[in-house]
Amino acid sequence: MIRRMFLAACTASLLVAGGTAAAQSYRAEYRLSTVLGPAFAWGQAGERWAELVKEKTQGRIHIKLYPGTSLVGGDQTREFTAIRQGVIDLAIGSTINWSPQVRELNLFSLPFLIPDAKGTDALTQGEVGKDLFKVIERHEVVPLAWGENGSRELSNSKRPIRTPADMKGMKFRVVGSPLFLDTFSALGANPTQMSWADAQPALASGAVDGQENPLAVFNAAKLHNVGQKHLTLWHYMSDPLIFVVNKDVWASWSPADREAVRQAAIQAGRENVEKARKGITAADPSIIKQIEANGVAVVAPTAAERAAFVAATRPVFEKWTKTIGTELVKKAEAAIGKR
Ligand code: X2X
Repeated sequence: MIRRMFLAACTASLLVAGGTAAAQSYRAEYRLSTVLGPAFAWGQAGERWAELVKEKTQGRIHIKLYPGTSLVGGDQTREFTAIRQGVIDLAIGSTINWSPQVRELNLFSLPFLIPDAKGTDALTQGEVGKDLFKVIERHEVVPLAWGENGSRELSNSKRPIRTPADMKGMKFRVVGSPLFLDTFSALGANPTQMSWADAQPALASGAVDGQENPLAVFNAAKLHNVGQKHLTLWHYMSDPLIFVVNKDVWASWSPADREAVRQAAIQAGRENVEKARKGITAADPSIIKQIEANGVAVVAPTAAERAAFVAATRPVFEKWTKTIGTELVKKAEAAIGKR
């Protein structure tokens, strides 16, 4: 009897010790990386995730936002590697910036694959989204939820662009993956890869003539002030955001706290997608109107004009399909077809 009581007491103290050890292994701060800061929906999603996590874990998990991909010196294409290495604890990252390491994420950048927001949802909210989360898990990063940067439109300082011929010889800043070099070269333009931090001075100095980004980003970054006077609504691709956590950090949290972080990501992601899509539709063109009010000429190519962009970039689509995986691209096309 005494022996049994002694054993029970030992077990209880071990449990307490275990609990304390787990609590002590929580760090005072977890670093969350984003490219854009709180002036943009992307950075706001970071703040919101942190706020919801604090609430749902009763303050046990404190997340601090590091915008400007500052934990990797602004080099957004190194963000994914830094998450794997534990330099970054959590991130909300664009599929574009992670696609140099996760080749399947180039899917979203295939020129003219995604025609509209429903097309994005058909991928992220369906089988393709699940497949891509499995791919990210194979890279030893924990994916939790989808957000959105948005449909990327083309701007420049020189002239209205309606067809590939209008882009001939024009210098464009492009992002992340080499796929973009191929796409812009196929269109007859002269692409240069650089980070977002470098893009704005390059536009201001005229080192490059144009760039591509979602309208909400164009507007919040005030790209009209750096000479971007022409905008083409060509809807050539859309980049989702993915909420992730470093796998060791994830493993260090209790199951209940992990679930809280996941639910917070799902909620912040849902709110982020809604915000990213505001003001850029026929029903609510408020952001487009603001951009026009700032002196930017907005061009919407006709179906025939758009078809010329699609045709010119088709070889790039086919080349990159092999890199991404033919099965995955076929699945994506089928899901978009049924949207
Ligand atoms: O660099 C960009 O253009 C941006 C901010 O949209 C991304 O990080 C993909």
